[in-house]
Amino acid sequence: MSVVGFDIGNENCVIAVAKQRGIDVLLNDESNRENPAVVSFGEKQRFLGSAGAASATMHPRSTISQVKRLIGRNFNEPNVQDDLRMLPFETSEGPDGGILIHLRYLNEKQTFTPVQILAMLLTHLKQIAEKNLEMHVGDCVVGIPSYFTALQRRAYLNAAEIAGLKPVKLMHDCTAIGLGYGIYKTDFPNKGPANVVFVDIGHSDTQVAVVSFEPGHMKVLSHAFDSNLGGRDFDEVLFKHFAAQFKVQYNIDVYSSARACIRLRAACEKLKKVLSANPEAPLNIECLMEEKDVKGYIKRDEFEKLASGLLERIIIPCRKALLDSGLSVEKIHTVELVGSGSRIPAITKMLNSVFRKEPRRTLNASECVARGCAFQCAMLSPIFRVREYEVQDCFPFSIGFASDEGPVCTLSDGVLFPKGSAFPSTKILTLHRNDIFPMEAFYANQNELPSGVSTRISSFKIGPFRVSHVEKTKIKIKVQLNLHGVVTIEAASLIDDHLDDSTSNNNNDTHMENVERSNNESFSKGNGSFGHEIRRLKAIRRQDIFIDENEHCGMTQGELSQAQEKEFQLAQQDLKMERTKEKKNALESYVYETRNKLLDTYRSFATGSEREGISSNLQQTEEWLYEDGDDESENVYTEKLEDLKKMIDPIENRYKDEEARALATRSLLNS
Ligand code: ATP
Ligand code: K
Ligand code: MG
Repeated sequence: MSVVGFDIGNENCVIAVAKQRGIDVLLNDESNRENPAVVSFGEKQRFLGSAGAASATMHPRSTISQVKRLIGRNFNEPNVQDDLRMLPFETSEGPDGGILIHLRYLNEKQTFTPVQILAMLLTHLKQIAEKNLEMHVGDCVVGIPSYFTALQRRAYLNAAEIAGLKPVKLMHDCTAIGLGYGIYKTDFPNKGPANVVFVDIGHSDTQVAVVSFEPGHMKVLSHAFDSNLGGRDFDEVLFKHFAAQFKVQYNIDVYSSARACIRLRAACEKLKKVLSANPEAPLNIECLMEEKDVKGYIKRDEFEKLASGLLERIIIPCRKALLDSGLSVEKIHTVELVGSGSRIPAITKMLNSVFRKEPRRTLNASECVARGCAFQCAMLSPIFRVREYEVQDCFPFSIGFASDEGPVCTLSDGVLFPKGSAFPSTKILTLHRNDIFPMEAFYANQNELPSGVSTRISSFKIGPFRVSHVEKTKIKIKVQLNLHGVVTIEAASLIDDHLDDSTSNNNNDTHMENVERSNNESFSKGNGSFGHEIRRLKAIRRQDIFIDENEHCGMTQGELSQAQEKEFQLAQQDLKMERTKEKKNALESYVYETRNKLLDTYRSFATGSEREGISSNLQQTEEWLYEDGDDESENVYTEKLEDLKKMIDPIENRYKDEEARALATRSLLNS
């Protein structure tokens, strides 16, 4: 079993693995610990992660980033539309109301769902982990924002399945951060728990959690968030500022060019980072558009002024988390700041004003989610021994249930799991029915959700089932808020506790008939003696009822296998192109090596005319590689190499024979 934690960021992904020594963050082929969350479709192959980021400006219309923002969302949500406007690729509404991504690849128009794109990214991360661990990677824990809906959580699980991963748990980012913090924690206050606020500011969102730590135990008291506030919003402030400035100064409209937008955004992001360490920073982009080089300059103060609205907004989820935790600000022991988006100095000042203490940065800001996930995976793994540590998480939204007869729960408004409920958790509902009936799970309070997100979760049909009589029968429904934070109906059963003949056969197959017969009997003997009644026992019959979940439950098995097949084909194509590149490189190096050897080691083993022939052949091959042969198939390169070798092998053999003779002579002389 693999023990891996994945942090899928909107901008960066991190992979952590549990090893005997502790948790390691893995390096990718470029020796980086962060993997850009980018999938880029090039001419003939995909580029993923770091390679994807490198290919983004070359293929802006077929480079997919920010997929985490799009997954499990509806095309028509206003926030989604805002996001899509900033992204250079083409999208449309899918048949289920979701998002479809359109791009050209291999001379064809291709369409992908965000789930498929996420699966590509996960496959890439999985391969990095497999290469490092030298074993198959399946089991893992994946970090998710606490504000993800059931639809988004299921979309993650679907993407993982396409990628061949098995998340043993989807874990709230801040809970993972808390675990990585708490498991090493030794300094506790003398009295009571240590209450810590975690603030994670990423590329596109801000999450806050209040966690209470005691030795061997952590309890999440509250989660709060702003799903639309992160580092990229600060980039956008700079982007707008310079786009307006360049319009006046250089008479260019960057909005009209996808490539110029990407380049200016990237430059603004760099500028923002420079401003985190310097009081002022320049911006220079060569040939941004219309062959114009642009120059700009900004001071940190000015940037902070432009971003003051964003800075103010960070306070809101912080106050909310504190309020929901039920703690006063004096009860907060520490504030821990993580996420690379939090590196803007003004953010620290803002948090200081809310919590009245300097936020600390004891955790690794970019790796702590992945590390916590790897820890959780180790704790869930049967092969790892981890110190006993209890993690109690809470769910940020109220969940309700309704049937055709209205709300079914005892709490107000049909709420079954109130906001802040500990999970995983199971509850039993009791209803009285005599025929198939619908049920619906929903988020009970729109205000708790990110704005514009639908309150629907799923709908179910319970039944059909047969009852023995016209009156309603007791139906028990087992509802679970599972460890991924997805609510489902686990089981439904019919409880028939009518008076029954004690002699009736209890065989399972004839079970219903028996119940019916004994009931008919009781009707026909309705006026029977009291003594007869007393011989009957109160038999409780339980029968499982079929549950059909028919909405918003992610992809069907058929769709999943289709997506797996598509991913397989795409991966084959990538492999083919990688092999082609290798073969081309091999040919190229053979040309250079042989040319050198011809002047040196082979010189005395080839005649002048042989050398001339080979030289001109090498020259031709080299020119061909740069021109007609620049983009050929694997086989063509292999054949060319073999042809060259056929010419050179005789000379190589003469040289080797001579070497062997010399060696033999030497050893004779030595003995
Ligand atoms: P999310 O958590 O939103 O899904 P993520 O985990 O990929 O995204 P992080 O890697 O935590 O996000 O943070 C990325 C953000 O941090 C980017 O907006 C980046 O510009 C910003 N950032 C990185 N370094 C700095 C810096 N030195 N100063 C300011 N911002 C920075
Ligand atoms: K990250
Ligand atoms: Mg993050």
